[in-house]
Amino acid sequence: PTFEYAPAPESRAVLDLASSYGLFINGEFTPSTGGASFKTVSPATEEVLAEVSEASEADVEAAVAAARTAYTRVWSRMSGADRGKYLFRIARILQERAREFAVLESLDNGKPIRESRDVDIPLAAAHFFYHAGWADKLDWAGLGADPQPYGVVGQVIPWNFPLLMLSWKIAPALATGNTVVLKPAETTPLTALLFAEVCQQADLPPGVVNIITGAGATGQALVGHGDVDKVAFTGSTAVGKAIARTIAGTRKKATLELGGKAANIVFDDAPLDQAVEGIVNGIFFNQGHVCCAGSRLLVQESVAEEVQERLKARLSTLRVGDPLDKNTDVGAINSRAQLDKITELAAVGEAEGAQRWSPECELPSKGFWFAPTVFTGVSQTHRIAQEEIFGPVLSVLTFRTPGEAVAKANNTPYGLSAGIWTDKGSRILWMADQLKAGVVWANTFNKFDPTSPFGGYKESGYGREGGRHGLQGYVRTGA
Ligand code: TXE
Repeated sequence: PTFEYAPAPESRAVLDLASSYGLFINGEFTPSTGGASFKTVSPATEEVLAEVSEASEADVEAAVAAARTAYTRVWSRMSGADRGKYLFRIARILQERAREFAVLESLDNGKPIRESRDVDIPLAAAHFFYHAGWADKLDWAGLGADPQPYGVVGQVIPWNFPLLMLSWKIAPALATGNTVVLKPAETTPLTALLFAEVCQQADLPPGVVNIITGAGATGQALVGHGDVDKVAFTGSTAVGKAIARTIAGTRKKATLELGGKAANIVFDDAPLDQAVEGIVNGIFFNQGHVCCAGSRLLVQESVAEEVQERLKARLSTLRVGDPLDKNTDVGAINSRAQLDKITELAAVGEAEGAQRWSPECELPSKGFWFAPTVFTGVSQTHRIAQEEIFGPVLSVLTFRTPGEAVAKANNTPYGLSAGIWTDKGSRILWMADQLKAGVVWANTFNKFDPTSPFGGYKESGYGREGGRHGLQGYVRTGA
C-alpha cells in the first residue's frame, strides 16, 4: 500500500505523542525509580519531542528480574508454535500501525519519511514475520542437536535504524525462546517505547520484552548484570570492545555488530548510470548513518572522471531538508555530537589534501544538517579513507586492476560490507571470495532481507543477524 504523508504539523496529529514516557518493565510503563529523565529532540528542528525516563541500576535490576521470571515461568515452557503466534501478532500490528511508526521514526531520528515508510518499518515487520516462522521449526534450522535458549538476553542498540535494529534483536531472541531487556539509544528512544505498546496490544506475557531507556551507563549496567546470559550489541567499535572486556571471563555469550568502512567498487564495464545510483544510495541513504554504508568509492581509473562527473550531476538533484516531506532525499543528522564528528573528520580530509565538493543546497537554519559531500583525490592513508565518518561523506579512490581493488578494499580495520559493479559474472565471484566483508553486494547496494545473514569480519564484530545463521546466536546446542 502507499500512504500519503502530510507535512508537519498535521502528521504529528496521527501520533498522539505524550509529553513523558516511562520504562517498560514487566508489561507496564513505570517511571524510573530515581525519577531521572532526559529529553529527546527532533534533530531537524531541535524541538523537544518528549521527556523519557532514565533507568537507574535498580530499574535495570527490576527489568532483568522480570525477564528472568517470564523466562522461567512462561516463555521457556511455551511451545514454539505459540511463541510464533505472538510474533505473527506483533508483525501484523507493526503493519497496521506502520504510518504512526514511520512518522515517529522520522521525527526522532531525522531520516526521510520515504525511507522510514518504505524501508525501516516494512523491514521491521518482515523480521517478525520471518522469525515467527522459525519459532516451531528450530530443530530443522541446522543449529545442532536440541537447540535451547540461553535465557535472559541484554540488548543494546544504536540510533541509526531504531525500530529496525530493535527487530533484528528482539525477533530472533523471542523466536528461540529467550526473554529480553533492550536499551534503545538515548537520542532515539521513541519507537522502542511505541513498540512496548505493541507488546501490550499483542498480549505478550509480561516480562518477555522489557525496554529500558537511558544513556551509556544504563547499557553498561545491563551488559554487566550478573543474571544476563547473552549480550547482543550494535554500535561503535569502541563500545563493542568495552563490552567484550566487561563480559570476558563470565558465562555470557555475545554478538557484536560494529562499525564499517565499506568499499563500493566500480569497474569500467559496469552500467554507469546504475552504478551512480548505487553509489548515491550506498552513502547518502539515511544520511550515511549506516554501518555498511559505501563510504569509500573505488573506481577504475579509466572511468573515474566520467563517474565523478555523473555523480556530481546526480548529487545536485538531491533534496535535503524536512524529514517529514515525502520528497526529501537526505534528512537531518541525528545529533549535535554526530554532526560535530562529521564536521571534524571532513575538516581533516581537507587538511590532508583531498578535494572537497558539495552540491549547492540551502540547509535549514535550525537543527543538525550536513550537505552531501564528496572527497576526491583520497589516498589510502588518509583518515577519511580509514575511519568511519557515519555521515553523508564519500571518499573517492581509484584503482587499475581487480587485484589492486581487492587490496585497497581490504585495507581498513573493518570488514562489514562491500559492493561490486561490473558486467562480468566471473569477476563478481572472484571478488566476493577475496573481499574480507560479511556482506558483498553485486550491482546493488544496501539491500537488506530478513532471510540473509548480516555481520562482520575483523573489527566490524562477530556473529550474524538474520537468516538461519542469526538464530545461532540465541541458542546453545548439544552438538
Ligand atoms: O555510539 P555508541 P555513538 C559509530 C559511528 C558513530 C560512533 C559513535 O561511527 O559516529 O559510533 O556513535 C550504548 N556499555 N556507530 O556514540 O556509543 C548507547 O547508549 C553499554 C556505528 O552513538 O556505541 C547506545 O544505545 N552500552 C554503529 C549504543 O550503545 C553503551 C551505530 C550505541 O552507542 C555504552 C552507532 C557502554 N559502555 C554508532 N556506551 C553501527 N555499527 O551501526 C554507550 N552505549
